[in-house]
Amino acid sequence: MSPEPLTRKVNVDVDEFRTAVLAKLTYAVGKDPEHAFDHDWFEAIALAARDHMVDHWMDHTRQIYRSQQKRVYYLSLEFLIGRLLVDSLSNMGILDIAREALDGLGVDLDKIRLLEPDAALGNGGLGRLAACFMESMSTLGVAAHGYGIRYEHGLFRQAIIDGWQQEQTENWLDFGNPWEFERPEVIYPISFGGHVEGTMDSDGNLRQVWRPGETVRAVAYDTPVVGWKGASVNTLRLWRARAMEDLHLERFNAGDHLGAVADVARAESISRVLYPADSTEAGQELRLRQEYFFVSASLQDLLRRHLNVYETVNSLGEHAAIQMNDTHPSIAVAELMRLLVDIHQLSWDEAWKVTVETLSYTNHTLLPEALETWPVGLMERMLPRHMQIIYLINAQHIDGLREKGTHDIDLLRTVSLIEEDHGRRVRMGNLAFLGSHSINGVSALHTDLMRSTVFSDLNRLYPERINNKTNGITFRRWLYQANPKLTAMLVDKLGNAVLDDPENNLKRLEAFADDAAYQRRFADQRLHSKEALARIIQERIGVTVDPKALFDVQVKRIHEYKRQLLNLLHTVALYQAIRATPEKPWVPRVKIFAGKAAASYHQAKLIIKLSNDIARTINNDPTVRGLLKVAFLPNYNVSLAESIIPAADLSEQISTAGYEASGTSNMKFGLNGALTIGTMDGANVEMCEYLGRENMFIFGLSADEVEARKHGGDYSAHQEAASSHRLNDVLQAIRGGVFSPDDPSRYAGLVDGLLSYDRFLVCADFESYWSAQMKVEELWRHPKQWWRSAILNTARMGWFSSDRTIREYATEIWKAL
Ligand code: 26V
Repeated sequence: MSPEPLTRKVNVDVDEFRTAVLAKLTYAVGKDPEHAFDHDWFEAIALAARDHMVDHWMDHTRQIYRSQQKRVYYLSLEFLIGRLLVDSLSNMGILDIAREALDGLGVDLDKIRLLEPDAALGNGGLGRLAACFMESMSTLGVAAHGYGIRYEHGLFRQAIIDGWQQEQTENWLDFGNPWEFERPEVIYPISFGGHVEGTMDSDGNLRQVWRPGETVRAVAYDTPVVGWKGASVNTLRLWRARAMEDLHLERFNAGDHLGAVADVARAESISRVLYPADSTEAGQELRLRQEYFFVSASLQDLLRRHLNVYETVNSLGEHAAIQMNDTHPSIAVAELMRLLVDIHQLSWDEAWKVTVETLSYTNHTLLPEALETWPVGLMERMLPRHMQIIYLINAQHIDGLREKGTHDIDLLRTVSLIEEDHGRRVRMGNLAFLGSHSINGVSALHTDLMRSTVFSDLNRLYPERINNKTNGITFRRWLYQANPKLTAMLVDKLGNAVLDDPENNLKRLEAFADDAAYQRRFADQRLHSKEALARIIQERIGVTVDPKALFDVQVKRIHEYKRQLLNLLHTVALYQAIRATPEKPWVPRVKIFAGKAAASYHQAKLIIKLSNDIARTINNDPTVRGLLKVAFLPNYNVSLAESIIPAADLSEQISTAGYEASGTSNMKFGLNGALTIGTMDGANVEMCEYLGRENMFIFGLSADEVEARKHGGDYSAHQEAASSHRLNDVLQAIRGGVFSPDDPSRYAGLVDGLLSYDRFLVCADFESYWSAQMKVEELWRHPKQWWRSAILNTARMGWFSSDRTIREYATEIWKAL
């Protein structure tokens, strides 16, 4: 059944909202307006806003029950949400009302909103995608639940001390969380360990009974997620781990005060902290406990909801779709089988049919070191029944292939669920693949590479399963909220229709690309954002930058494949060129970097240090005369992204082709009218198609060429440096300690390593990158052409809305719209 039409107005006027805020301040926060701190006001405003969400939430929930709309469950270990106050007010259409109401109380909403801590329950693109998807599902009226973990501590705070990254604990819950509802009654037991017994049931069938060694409780916390214009309100349900008992009274009474709470500490550690490494390095027991914990709670919860309405679990796939965000929730394949067979008494074959019908899996990376595998021994110890089920799935899969005449031992080895080479390990990607009816990649190129590399054999066996769903972003956060000035300019020319349906209306902006007055306004709003960012740079790191200079920005996790190093090599090359020929008409430029490195990723941390060493040297060199400035902004997060992205002139998307699955910041920058300098990688390829290659600065080897170079056996970074003076000079300067006089050999290892094994072909792409950067300067000198391209970028980004992506998931994978 289709959802109700969009747009339900929130009915509240300025006086009512002001009264509501005052009531919350008094009765919920317990403060009188005279003595309230700014944070008290934040809480009162959030609670007043939340009341409006709740009304719609209840209506929507009731309506879904009535209409029996198909449900979608988005399982993700990460939701990188950011702040919610302006998002909620804006989506409910009461942002201006709230601002005016607070003005009357002498409270500045734009100051108060900064007090909300970011909900940073994710590492980067994968977690942010989940947050964009939640918002789009509410906007489109998909009846969705997000399921994840309510980490007590989100992604670490990054401090930069003497140029080095230092990780600090993040405490987003210190002042409470006004958006969530604790549901102490929604609780499920989650078990670990123990053993499995074969027993006869009353009908004489052999049944496997899991006798666990340990059980904890999962408690639900719900956050309403409101769509554009309050279209619908879905639920993000996050699980918190609690011990079965809060205190072991016997031990306590016996004087063992620490022992009495030991179980509590062990149980609660499951939801204590987000794993900061991107994916598998975190190959530890606690990570697997987290994965199983939230998967089991979520599956128990959704089966209960299903059985509230329908008689049998056999019909689950008809009424529910479960999307696994990467392999992190892939233990769901075995857990759903266990629940269906052991608890709900389905036959194995019936259960398998339901499982494959219901589950689907999104892959987000091809990097071999990032593909999850778990040691068989660990699985047997922690989840003995699941390990049995995995063996059974594998046997059924391999036997099936043999029956069909496949006896090729190499093929059977690669498609097996068990990897035998490096100690026996369970391949979670293969498990997710076999247990799903749909496996999708996140950009066209990435999906092609999935078919031809990691999943090539499975793809041959199940050719219809792999499909593409190119990522998208929610325009509500990344344009309307992050860049209200640009948004107003769009509405001015295109009307309110552009807000409700940017996918179809943004394009009409093309008509203004050559309009001189509009170009001027476009440049003015950019300058305004750049001035604001310049203030942030000044406040946070004490570097003065000229807002009129070209803002050249690379913000994302620090990874070798993303090649921040290539950008730094260009920075140094530019620096040397300015020093060598100061009389040339250099375009003033500010290189802006931000991003976190995984705590154990030494090379990435060294790259942060190098950025800061280069920044200090260049920023303090008087011969540069301010023509080049470098700023590394600490603690990149969603909120900082909202300040940086609208202020960018140039967006750096320069990964080694074939390595960035999609990228999503590329889309955020493009939507805000920054021009992209990038490789033909991830969704840059689709951007190129929609924006026109002439409106981007594309450079470097293609994915095919990268592979050919790597496997041709004749690629040598040494050779590249030998044939490029520019590259050689840059490497020698860094190697020789020009940027690290306090420790001249700091970067010798880095440079030597690069020259001996340049895994990500930094040197191979250097010259082509340099030329592309020269073209950037050339275009910047022709403002009419620059701003024409910028306007065309914004005008042509409509397809990259996550509403489009979600519509594709909903119609093609979930059958839920
Ligand atoms: C994980 C690891 C772990 C070990 C070291 C290297 C490494 C590199 C990358 C990853 C990524 C894990 C999954 C992930 O976050 N993928 C991102 O997903 C985004 C949303 O689909 C996509 O836009 C990014 O391109 C992709 O990197």
